[in-house]
Amino acid sequence: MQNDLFSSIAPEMEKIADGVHYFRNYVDGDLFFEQIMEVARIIPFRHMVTPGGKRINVAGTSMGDAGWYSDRRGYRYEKSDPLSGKDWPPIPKNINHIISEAAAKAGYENFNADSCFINRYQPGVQLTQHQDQDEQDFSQPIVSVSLGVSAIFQLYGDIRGGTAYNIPLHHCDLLIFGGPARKYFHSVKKLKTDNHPLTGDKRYNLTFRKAF
Ligand code: MD3
Ligand code: FE
Repeated sequence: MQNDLFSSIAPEMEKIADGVHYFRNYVDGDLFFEQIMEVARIIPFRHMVTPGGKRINVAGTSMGDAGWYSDRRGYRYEKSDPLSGKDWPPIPKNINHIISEAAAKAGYENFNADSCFINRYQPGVQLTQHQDQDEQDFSQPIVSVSLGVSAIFQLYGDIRGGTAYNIPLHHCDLLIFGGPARKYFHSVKKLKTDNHPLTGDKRYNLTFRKAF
């Protein structure tokens, strides 16, 4: 049996709401950051635009069989990068295994991500309140991994606005959103100017998804 005292002080996984599972300091930051750098070498981070023509301040790129994409034509998943014509780099098997294993611990037995959207936040950048609804099967969760500078993630409910539940996200934290939380509104507060030894003044977030 595991050390009971320690596991009650620092549980591996914490259920913070229906459908929300939090794993503090769970992933190997070097492994995930190396992979981000490799993806960005092939398909650099860029600022996409919304269908309404607004610049998205969070820079993005993707790996997997599908990448989240936005331009004047709308929000969607693309099987290759519309700008360069290149395929998104594959999600390494060892990384997808770590993600599937965490999802299984949260009760999602057969989660296998086909898409990973990678966000990059610079100081002062925020992500405004939104829902994720461009995926085909909402019974599949989304698994999020945070790297570098910490940020405050804000979770609302089924309707826009109201009072947020604030979750500070630090380097190597993993969060799973499924069930009723899968369609909750959420946002990320403006990134503070800070320094992290691995990522400098930036924060990265990877969201592993089943797009198709
Ligand atoms: C809750 N990313 O890429 S991750 C996004 O930190 C996005 O970059 C944020 O929101 C970030 O769409 C938040 C946590 C997260 C991701 C997806 C969710 C929370 C979610 C989908 C439904 C509910
Ligand atoms: Fe989102």
